[in-house]
Amino acid sequence: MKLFFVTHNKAKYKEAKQIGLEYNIDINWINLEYEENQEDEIEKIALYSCNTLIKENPEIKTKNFFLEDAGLFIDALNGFPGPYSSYAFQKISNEGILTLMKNKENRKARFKSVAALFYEGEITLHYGVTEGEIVYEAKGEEGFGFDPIFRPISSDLTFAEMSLKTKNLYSHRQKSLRELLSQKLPSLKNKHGEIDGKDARKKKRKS
Ligand code: ITT
Repeated sequence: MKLFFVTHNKAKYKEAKQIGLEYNIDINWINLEYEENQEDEIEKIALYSCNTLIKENPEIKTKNFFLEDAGLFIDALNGFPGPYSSYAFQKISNEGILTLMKNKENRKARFKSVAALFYEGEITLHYGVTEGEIVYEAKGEEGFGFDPIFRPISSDLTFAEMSLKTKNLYSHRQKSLRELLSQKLPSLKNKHGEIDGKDARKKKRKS
């Protein structure tokens, strides 16, 4: 079956595509920049964005789709940039965050991801969090955004030093998407008769 990911960020789409393949779900890209309300929680941003997207593009309701909102939350900066991650990245980038973190001993930070799935007229939210720390200097060329300055716990590498496959073992996004796919997979597949649909037809013929 086809599942669509609405995002203007190709790197995010590529991560999701690979996770989908593991679940035999073909994730397709809708390259669209949608309006993000500036809320204090990424959960609210994801829900608002999903509702606005549907309102402004009613034809999208014929598709199964999701969007995903993520943010980097740094303890020593009281959770900044958090829901302001997009804006902060555009304005001060990784160098700016490292400057803010210059004399901070507490390097603890986490990436949070909320995926909002629209399926059968209903929106469900799926969550992923990855704990880690802000390194002292940017490292690595892979990925995007804050990847060069975030190192997840239990790895010696920043996200930007990892291949896409390895980032998909650690990231906040793979967690929210795996939750989405594993929770919704049976119903997503049933609808299109790809798993139980076949079984159901066989059973019918037998009786
Ligand atoms: P869409 O909203 O179109 O999906 P975006 O790039 O704006 O794409 P988000 O709103 O989810 O994505 O993320 C806000 C910012 O947080 C993003 O611009 C990045 O700078 C940063 N970010 C999110 N996920 C990240 C990740 O996996 N690695 C590094 N930075 C990330």
